[in-house]
Amino acid sequence: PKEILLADYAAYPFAIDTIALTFKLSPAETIVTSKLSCRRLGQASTVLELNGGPYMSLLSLHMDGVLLEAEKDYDLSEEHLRVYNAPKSFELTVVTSINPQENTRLEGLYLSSGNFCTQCEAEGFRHITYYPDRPDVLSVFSVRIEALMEDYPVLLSNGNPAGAGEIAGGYHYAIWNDPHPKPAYLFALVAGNLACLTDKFHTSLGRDVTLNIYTLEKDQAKCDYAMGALKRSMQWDEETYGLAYDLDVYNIVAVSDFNMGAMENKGLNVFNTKYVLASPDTETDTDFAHVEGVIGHEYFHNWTGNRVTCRDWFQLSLKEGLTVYRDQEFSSDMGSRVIKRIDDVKALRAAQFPEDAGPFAHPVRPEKYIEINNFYTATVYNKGAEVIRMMATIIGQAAFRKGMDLYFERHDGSAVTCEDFVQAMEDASGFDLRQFRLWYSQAGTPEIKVDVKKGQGSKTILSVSQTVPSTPGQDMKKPMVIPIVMGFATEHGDCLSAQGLSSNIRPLGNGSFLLMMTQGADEFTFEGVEPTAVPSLLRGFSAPVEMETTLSELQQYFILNFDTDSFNRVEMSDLLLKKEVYKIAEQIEASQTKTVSNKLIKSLGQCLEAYERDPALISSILSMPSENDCISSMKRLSIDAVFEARQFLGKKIAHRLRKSLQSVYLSSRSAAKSLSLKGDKQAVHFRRLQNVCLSYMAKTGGHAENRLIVDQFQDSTTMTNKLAALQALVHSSIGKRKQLIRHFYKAYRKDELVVDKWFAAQALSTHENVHSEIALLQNHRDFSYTNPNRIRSLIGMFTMGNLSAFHRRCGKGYEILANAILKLDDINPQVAARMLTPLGRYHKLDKERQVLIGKQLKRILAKEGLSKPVYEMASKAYE
Ligand code: BAL
Ligand code: ZN
Repeated sequence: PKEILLADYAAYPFAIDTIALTFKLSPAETIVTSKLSCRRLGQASTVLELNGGPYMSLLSLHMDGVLLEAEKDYDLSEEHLRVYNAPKSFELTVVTSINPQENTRLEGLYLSSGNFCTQCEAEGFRHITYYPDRPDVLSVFSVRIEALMEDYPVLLSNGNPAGAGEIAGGYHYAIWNDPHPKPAYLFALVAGNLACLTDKFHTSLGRDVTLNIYTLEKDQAKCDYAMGALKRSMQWDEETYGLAYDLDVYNIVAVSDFNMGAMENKGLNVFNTKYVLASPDTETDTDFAHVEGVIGHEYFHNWTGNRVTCRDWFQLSLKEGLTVYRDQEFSSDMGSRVIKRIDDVKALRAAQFPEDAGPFAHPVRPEKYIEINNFYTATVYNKGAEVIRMMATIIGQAAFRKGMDLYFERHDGSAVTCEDFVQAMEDASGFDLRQFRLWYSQAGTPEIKVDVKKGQGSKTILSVSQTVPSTPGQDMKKPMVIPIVMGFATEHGDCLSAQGLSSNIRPLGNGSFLLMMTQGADEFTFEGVEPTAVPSLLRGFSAPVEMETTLSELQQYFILNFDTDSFNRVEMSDLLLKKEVYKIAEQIEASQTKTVSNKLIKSLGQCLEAYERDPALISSILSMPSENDCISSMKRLSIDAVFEARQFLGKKIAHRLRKSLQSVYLSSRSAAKSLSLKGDKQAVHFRRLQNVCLSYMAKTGGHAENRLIVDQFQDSTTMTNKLAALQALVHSSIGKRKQLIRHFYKAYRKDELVVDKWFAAQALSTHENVHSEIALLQNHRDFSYTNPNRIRSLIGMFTMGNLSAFHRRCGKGYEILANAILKLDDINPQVAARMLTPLGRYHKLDKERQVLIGKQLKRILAKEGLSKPVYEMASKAYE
């Protein structure tokens, strides 16, 4: 397959001023008529090249009303339609036929629960009609939809409604006009039998907007939270960036079969039900947070993505990194900023750091791809958001807002590049961001080392060095700009006496400082810092780097206990827990007796005792680092020793803090209950702590603990508690375990999203026979290869969330994954390719496992007719 290169970008030689689409919908054969008004630009070629795909038939082609002849007037290949002798301006009418019912790839037009819907980003529109399917071709769309009235009473597309009526034979039609020129990837169409929740929003510019959330009738009762989140998003964007909505309606449709989380189509967002439906008895607190975040994300795209879009797909982070940053800030403003940051950084470490360290590593702005769908990655999204965050930190919030204003002033209505964004920030702030731009072009997670020394007199010197590891295709790296936010922690708060700062330090006015690292090695000097103060480094994770420091253990514990920066307290507990895991792993490798630090247990115990002031924070301090996190920062150890050590440490903490865990469990459980009755949002934080305690309690296997687990499982009225108990049950050896798991399924089997949780909980089983349990679940009547949520909940969860089971020496885990990928490749290549992610993370494994994985990759690569997306991922992983 051919590689597409950023360096080859060339503007499209034609303008498509308008496109008028007519859909005659029918599941097995939908006829699409597309009228394009085309204009040749400058002295461009007279060949009009349109993208197409293999799943579509061309029925006819007319230019200015004249029927064109194949070979003489045009050529048709599997991926292109080339029209010859294009005049200066002309109208082209393309009629195609497609089969939505057979479309299991879920891109283009397809059916979900019998309703029509579309997914066009990145390149789905080319499976609907022949068109310049690239983000820099913007056109004004008008759409007419015709369908059977009884089966498809709701007919939706982008923009504003512009007419509807009946046609003979039980059919009806609807017309939608979108006044905002847009690229084809933002086109959407929905037709079906859907119920609707309606509300209103009055914008700051005086527009009355109708808000609709469409779902299957059975799901209507679960849309209130999403509607609230939408209104909060609209309000937030007006208040924070002065950005108001620009159409008369905002439609959201939730569907069960969706490759992504949601899609920002202009005026008609299509969502995975997972990110719309929210009810406390079937969705967890985490689900609620995700719904709010994704509703916000898609809404914010209306400006960052839709009004200003990408010139080409290499610029994907222009809209995604920026929009993730915006949704993270929105959620921070709606809830707890520090908890949101803790969770976001955890997600970055879990998904992006390993990606950046393995064969799939690529810059935030990639330079080549075979299949663009493989680049909707944690690097483009989450690291991209960190890059935006660093710019905001460096230039300051006020200048960042000015930069955003300038960006919209310059580029509204056009398709631009990451460079245009940085330029706007540079021009608005007066900061020189030339070196900063390396964050867009250099892959790999920078590693910094911080050495803290006392200088002459009252001088404190921080020597910081950086290295950026080599990544595929990038051996030599230049030093990056790394903004390090830090302070000096003392027992009575931040030390405020620092002065005599070197010129590379900027005080931030809140007790913290911004150290601007720009070279391979930098020195930062302070005068007058209290001698006992401890540097609290990289506060709020001010840059996406791996950091090592020379802080003593005493100083590390000091940060854990006293830092004013709660984020860094959690970072420190995470670091201390990981250090302990590695120490135990070394003992295992040396066949020594395993020991656990009393100091660590005591500190965790003290944090736990003081839970009341900030239960969510304490829950994060107490949480064990994930298996993924433990192996991604380990050096030289075997994963077997690390997994065993992690389990050993978890159990030890559970036993040694047994009493406190039980008592905090009981008090946070009752606090959560009574707050929840009062409708107080703090209930979420107490539930979070309650369930972290429960997960430790489960590790004891004690009688009293097991009883509490079963009680929680049977009595809880919220899915947060029910699911936490189910997860504890799955790992346990409680006698009724199997029966209770079955009971959960029976109680919820009509609710797809809860059944996903049921699959996922079992995919995380630590039981010896987990591989056969997975095999049984793959044969379960509710398991399906055509539903991406189901695939992700079983296969994705097992391979990405249950590493010790996935990486068992027998190699069965790898075989399960490869079999699933081979099967999925024929059904949904995009999702199949995504499932390869864990196979790109095996550079840390021993030879034996690498050989086993290599064998499975070879099997995948040998498949006849292997899809392009899977080929790209498997061949990279195999290299
Ligand atoms: N644009 C694809 C889905 C999303 O990031 O919103
Ligand atoms: Zn997005």
